[in-house]
Amino acid sequence: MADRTLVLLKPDTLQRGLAGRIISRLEDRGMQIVGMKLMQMDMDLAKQHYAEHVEKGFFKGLSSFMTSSPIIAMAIEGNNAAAAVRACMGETDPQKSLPGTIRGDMAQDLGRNLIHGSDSPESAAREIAIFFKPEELLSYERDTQRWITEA
Ligand code: IDP
Ligand code: MG
Repeated sequence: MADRTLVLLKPDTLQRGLAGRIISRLEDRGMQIVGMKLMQMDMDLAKQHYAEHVEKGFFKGLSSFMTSSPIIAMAIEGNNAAAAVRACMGETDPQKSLPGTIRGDMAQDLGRNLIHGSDSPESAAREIAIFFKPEELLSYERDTQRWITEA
């Protein structure tokens, strides 16, 4: 069933100029972008988004990194979107990620793993609501024939 998940292209993705290639991988899988914005996280947003990690030792480094430079937030629609995006991403630690995954092909470091994807449909609903207003999410059909100019 088609549903939605939140993807964040983290600051390292934009710093390294990998946004297009990472978005392409999600599009190649058949995922559809239904919301997208370039933005810079602030500390309040980092605490809200990473609420489950706020008390952890790595939160200081994680939050300072996530607020250090712009990110791209995307709402992505697809079949079991959260699980499908996570499969494309690989493991949290790029060192444990298989080649063929985004982190396994393009990252080396746990703290610089390029992409966030919601870990469940419930997390996806919570996280999408943090980053997008309802009117910023657009449903549309993809029909290549529509773009052919009629004579
Ligand atoms: P996820 O991004 O694969 O869902 P989470 O466990 O939710 O992984 O952790 C959020 C982010 O925090 C990770 O993507 C990673 O960048 C960072 N992180 C997680 N665990 C550690 C750690 O033990 N040390 C440093 N950074 C960590
Ligand atoms: Mg997570």
